[in-house]
Amino acid sequence: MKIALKRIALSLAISGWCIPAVAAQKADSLKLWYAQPANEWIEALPVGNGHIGAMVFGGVEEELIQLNESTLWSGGPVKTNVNPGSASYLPQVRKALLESQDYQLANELLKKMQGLYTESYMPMGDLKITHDFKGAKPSRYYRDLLIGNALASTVFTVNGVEYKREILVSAPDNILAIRLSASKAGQLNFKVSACSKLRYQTEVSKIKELVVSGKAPAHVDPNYYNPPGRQPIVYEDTTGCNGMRFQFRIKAVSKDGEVVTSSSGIQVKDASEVIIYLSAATSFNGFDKCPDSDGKDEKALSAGFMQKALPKGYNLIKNNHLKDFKSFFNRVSFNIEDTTGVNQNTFLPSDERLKSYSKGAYDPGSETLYFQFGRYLLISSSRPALPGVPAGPPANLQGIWNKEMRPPWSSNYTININTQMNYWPAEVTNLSEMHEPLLAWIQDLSKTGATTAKEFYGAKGWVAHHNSDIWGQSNPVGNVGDGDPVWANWFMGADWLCQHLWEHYRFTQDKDFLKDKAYPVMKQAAIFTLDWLVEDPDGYLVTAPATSPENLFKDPKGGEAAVSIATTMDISIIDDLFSSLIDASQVLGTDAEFRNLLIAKRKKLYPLKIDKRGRLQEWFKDFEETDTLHRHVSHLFALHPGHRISTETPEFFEAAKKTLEVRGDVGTGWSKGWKINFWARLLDGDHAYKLIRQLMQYTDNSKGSSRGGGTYPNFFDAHPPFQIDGNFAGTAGMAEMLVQSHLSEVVMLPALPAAWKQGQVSGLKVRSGFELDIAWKAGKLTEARIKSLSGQPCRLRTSVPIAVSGMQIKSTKAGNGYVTTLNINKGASVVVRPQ
Ligand code: FUC
Repeated sequence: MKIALKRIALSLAISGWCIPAVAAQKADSLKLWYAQPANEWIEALPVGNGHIGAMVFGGVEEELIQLNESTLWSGGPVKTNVNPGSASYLPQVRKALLESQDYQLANELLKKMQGLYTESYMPMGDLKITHDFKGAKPSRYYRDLLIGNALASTVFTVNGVEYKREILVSAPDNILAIRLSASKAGQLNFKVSACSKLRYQTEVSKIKELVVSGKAPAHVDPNYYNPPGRQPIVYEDTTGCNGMRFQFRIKAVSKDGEVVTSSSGIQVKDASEVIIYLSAATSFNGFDKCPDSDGKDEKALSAGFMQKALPKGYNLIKNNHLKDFKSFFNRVSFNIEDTTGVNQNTFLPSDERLKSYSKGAYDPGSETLYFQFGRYLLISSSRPALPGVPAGPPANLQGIWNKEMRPPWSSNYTININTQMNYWPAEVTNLSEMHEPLLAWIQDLSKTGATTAKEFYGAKGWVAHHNSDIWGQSNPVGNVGDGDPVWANWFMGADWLCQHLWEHYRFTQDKDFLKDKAYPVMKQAAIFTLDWLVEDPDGYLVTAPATSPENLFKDPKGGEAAVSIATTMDISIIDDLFSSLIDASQVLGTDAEFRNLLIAKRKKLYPLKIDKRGRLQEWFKDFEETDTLHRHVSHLFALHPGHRISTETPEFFEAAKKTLEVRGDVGTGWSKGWKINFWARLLDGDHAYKLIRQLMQYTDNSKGSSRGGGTYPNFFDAHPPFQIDGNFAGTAGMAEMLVQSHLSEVVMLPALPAAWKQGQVSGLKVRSGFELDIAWKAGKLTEARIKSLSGQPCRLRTSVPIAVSGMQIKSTKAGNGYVTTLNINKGASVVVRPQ
């Protein structure tokens, strides 16, 4: 470790960067550790490689490792033509809204325009390692997760023998490996067994693997959908495609012990060291192929991964894993100096540390740990392709970690906020590659979305609603009439996702990606939207029907209503898509006619409004909301992740602030996470920090709540229940406090809270292709290094004029700060200091 730190210090010195070596985050600070095994799932430690996911409990007598494979979902390709009458209701809905303001009628009619629910993300199985210590209690116990190495370990002493288990999930080898050892020769005696909640069987292969083969259901209903008499889990689909097959293989290898494998498990006797390997695969063959009749050969795949890994052995697999993982993780370090002296909290086990933090302890190290844990989770749950290993799907509501047959909200892709939120940290925290699974999946979704646009609305282009899955479900869910339009009938999923395509370009400046992948899909989303917009009596372009996820307003005619016209979120998302496309077509020098059309249409969009209480108006009229503290703050899309509301639009900026003040800080984990980002964009670091504190509030409550939030003992975000989006939004929010570039200017430390007096962050990325290292003291920038990755000019906004090493530059007064344009050659770095 010392060597690694030295190396980082050396490279900083070479680049002329003089932040002390302490800038490099100490690996020791990057760990979760506990003094006892996990009793509950939310205490277990997650490891994964974007394919295989595992939750490690660290039990003494019995180790439980709960397993997932990221492509293992119920169901098959999206069924088409499920509601042929849908489009015929659209004119009636529009008439009810635009002519008679009958929001209740519109609501009822929309139920007739629903399709099927999404499928569910499945658990794969459990791996158990059972010792027979005859009830002897350990004299010492310790378990941890090194998030900078992606290694989970358990160490304990029983009857004078120290037992160690180290577990990793390698991406390059697509294999899970566990190294078990005992301090005294021949003391390892245990049984390995495996099971699954899905239909499965076990057998022994020729090379003595324990092989678990099974099948996912053809359909699983969401956990909240339970109509009487309906079977929620269905294995046989007589009308279409049967479910996905899966297989995992376990092989134990020991130099000195005896290993006997049968179909009921693997018995290990008198060993000093044992390596357990686990490979896994499914028959998933893409979103549009039946995973049963047209599936991949999961047997050959899981056998292949195992056969490639075995001859390498544990040490080589571990070295390759460390090299691969660190190549992503080490790109960013983040350190907040503890200005109060030695912080005792750093010596506490992570659960105790979180409890102490929740009571108000000053412990900036736990905040930087939370930040890095989000990056750890993204690298572990969302992976691009590697040689011989295909890309995984995007991280779902629970990343890749789920133990339930009917997980909360199907553990699906909820695209009215949650899936997008998962990827907010991707670009800025230097993990562009981890964004790729989402960007690829959007391509799939655009295909099913084109069918949905045609079938459900008779429209061109593509559309997606609030829920999706690995199959790219894009219809409004609800089992043809049972969904509530307040969530089911929301039409902006495609347009919002397109923001990710454009942002990937803005950060990476990858024009080929923009031209070949992003632009065509964005354009088709806009083509749907142009079809979808209608003119209101005042000549504005509006969406009708429209909802503001998932909030209700008081209907002036009585009761509560969800459906109306031109909600602020709809218009803000459309504005964002149109403006991105206008910019994209300019960058590509293409499509002038379409660009001009979008420019003209954009001008006619229903305007943003400020309500009578001074807030940004959520609906097209100043309706009163039924829940003032509602967790969704959809109408602030233009503040974040959009950028139309900023200091450049002072009235809306103030209205956005007022909106958040009234909405308050209560909410679910993800809601608090979003609010961190909002307050960062409002340049109020202290309020953002207040929400970090709330997001990191210790909780062990797994029961669902819409006013909860918090962090579980294993640092997973609590909606509650567990939802990974809050983790990602927390990481993204902290990054947003440290650097912003959404207005095409780089602003360093835009929302630094008083609690982060002194610190350093390195490796953050900003739009137009720059990488930044920033250091500050007493809450003020002291020095920054800007590395150009694309050779674009860098427009830097600072509060004081700056000096740049080796460059004659001039900072010009602009607004309440200074703007300096730096021309840095591609690949070169400059050091910036306040004058
Ligand atoms: C939306 C949110 C819920 C939850 C679910 C997965 O419906 O309103 O709070 O996060 O998605």
